[in-house]
Amino acid sequence: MAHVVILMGSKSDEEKVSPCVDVLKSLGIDYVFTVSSAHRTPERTEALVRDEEAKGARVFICAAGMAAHLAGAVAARTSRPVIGIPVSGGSLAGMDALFSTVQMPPGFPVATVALDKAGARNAAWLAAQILAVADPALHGKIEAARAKMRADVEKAGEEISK
Ligand code: RP5
Repeated sequence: MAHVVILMGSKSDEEKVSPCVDVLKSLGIDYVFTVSSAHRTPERTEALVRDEEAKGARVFICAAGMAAHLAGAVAARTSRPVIGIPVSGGSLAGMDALFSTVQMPPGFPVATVALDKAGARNAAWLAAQILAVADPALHGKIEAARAKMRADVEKAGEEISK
């Protein structure tokens, strides 16, 4: 069973989405990472959501560019939390994907993170925080990771002020 399902609209999104996988791996979170398009493969998307939810998926992360309807299409089919990563690349430089992902009708939220790699990382952190509500060990890993980030910033600050 994978706790997190990551879908991206195209193989061409992979470079921008893969940091999400790196964060999940660093926290020891099980995941499925695959391609499915809201427009090109709507039946595959629907089947993936249905099957992975039946197997126990807790959080869905969806990344897409241009008219980025993937996260919304997934949110229409599950009441598990859905996190959306807008991907740049269209002629509107990602604003198209950002607005398509974030502007959901009431009752069907998509927790939209930043564009591209920064958003991909935070999608994983947010998924981890959602899972950690019911997982004290994972909560401890997140706290430890934050302590390391704090220490790294403090060390950098000390080195610069020398
Ligand atoms: C979206 O269209 C994908 O998520 C991708 O960001 C964009 C372009 O897809 P390709 O034409 O590169 O497959 O659905």
